[in-house]
Amino acid sequence: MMNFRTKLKQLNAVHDELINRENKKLPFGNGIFDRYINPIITAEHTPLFWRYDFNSETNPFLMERIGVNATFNAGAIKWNEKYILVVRVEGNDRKSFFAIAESPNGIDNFRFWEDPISLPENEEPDTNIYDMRLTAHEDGWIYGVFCSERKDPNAPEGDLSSAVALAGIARTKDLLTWERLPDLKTISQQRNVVLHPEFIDGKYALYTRPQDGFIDAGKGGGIGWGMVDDMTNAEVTNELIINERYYHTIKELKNGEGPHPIKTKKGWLHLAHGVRANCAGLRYVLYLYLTDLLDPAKLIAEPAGFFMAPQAEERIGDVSNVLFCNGWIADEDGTVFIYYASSDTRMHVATSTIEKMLDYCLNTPADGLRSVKSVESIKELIAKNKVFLAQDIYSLSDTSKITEN
Ligand code: M1P
Repeated sequence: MMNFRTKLKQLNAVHDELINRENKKLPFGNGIFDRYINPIITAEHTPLFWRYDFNSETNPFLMERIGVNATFNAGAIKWNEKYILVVRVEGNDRKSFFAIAESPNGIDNFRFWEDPISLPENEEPDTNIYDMRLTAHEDGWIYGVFCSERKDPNAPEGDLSSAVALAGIARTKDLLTWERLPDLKTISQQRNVVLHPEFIDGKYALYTRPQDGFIDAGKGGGIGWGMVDDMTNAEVTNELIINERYYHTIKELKNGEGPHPIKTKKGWLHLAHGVRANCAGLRYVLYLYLTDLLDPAKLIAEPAGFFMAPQAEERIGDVSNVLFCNGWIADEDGTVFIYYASSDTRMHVATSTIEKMLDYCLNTPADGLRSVKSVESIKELIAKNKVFLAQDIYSLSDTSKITEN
């Protein structure tokens, strides 16, 4: 029988190989963004010393003592030239917590820091915490806004599932020590709350997602926008819906802001998720929209439909048919690293550029909300292409003449 030492060495070798695995772009993207071959962080990426007791006397069978079920929905920030993800790590016990993984290049070699984050609780302890959005605010703090979930105190006897979702708030200056602030006060439950990075008229601004219940957005009309005087006692009394839900769209059932928007010359670039129901369950996809530079609450452009939807193995996981994103990083050269999770199970990266994403937002037809309008959009494109093709620069039957430009 293989001895303890040999088994441990093998475990380490397999783990090292996984962490050091090079990632490459998948060929044949759609021109808007590129996907990559490998997921960037999976449960297997978590350190072995979080999961195994390495002492042969107390763990003679070299058993995994604490299991990690999934690593997903990570917040992101560039910090000391490193690509940092605050990952939602979910144990086999179904509790989520936050842990930092960093990469030198943003696409592979993601390695967890030694310890998971010890996030302080406030007076009423959270049962579960997840989906942190990071904002380096112009006030000098890095804020982490996340979902804090607790059992519904008003649930009928025997109902052990009903819960209450609120926006928890913490802040840090070094990503190591976190100060917990009181949860956001609003009239409804909240998830997907995100802090805007700049002051607006001297106030903090939050993207919210009012919801009637723990799961259902209900009368909550979409992504909201509310002002806060003081983040150490944050309260939103008035939520303006800035990105609405519509019948028969990708966000018919609910939507939610992703990471905080990126400031560009043409406006604030937003990434959000939209949810619709079907016979097999819910389908979560990602979409983009653009708002005014001076008034981030004013919609300028929103392409029809999804920007990214689950494909291939992304479709399968603990909660299948889900793409979710709460972290992206824009580099100085305009490259954007989109950190998305698939099916509540694993993390991936896609890359694009600010220029491409703006082009996509400004030149993709908006949703006409009726089939006839979709056909009109396609026919407009066909007509435009006919004029172009008539000039005989390209030929439909001879695509080899098409050159890159
Ligand atoms: O399971 C899919 C997602 O469901 C929730 O998102 P939302 O509040 O928009 O429905 C969250 O629990 C999220 O973590 C999860 O990925």
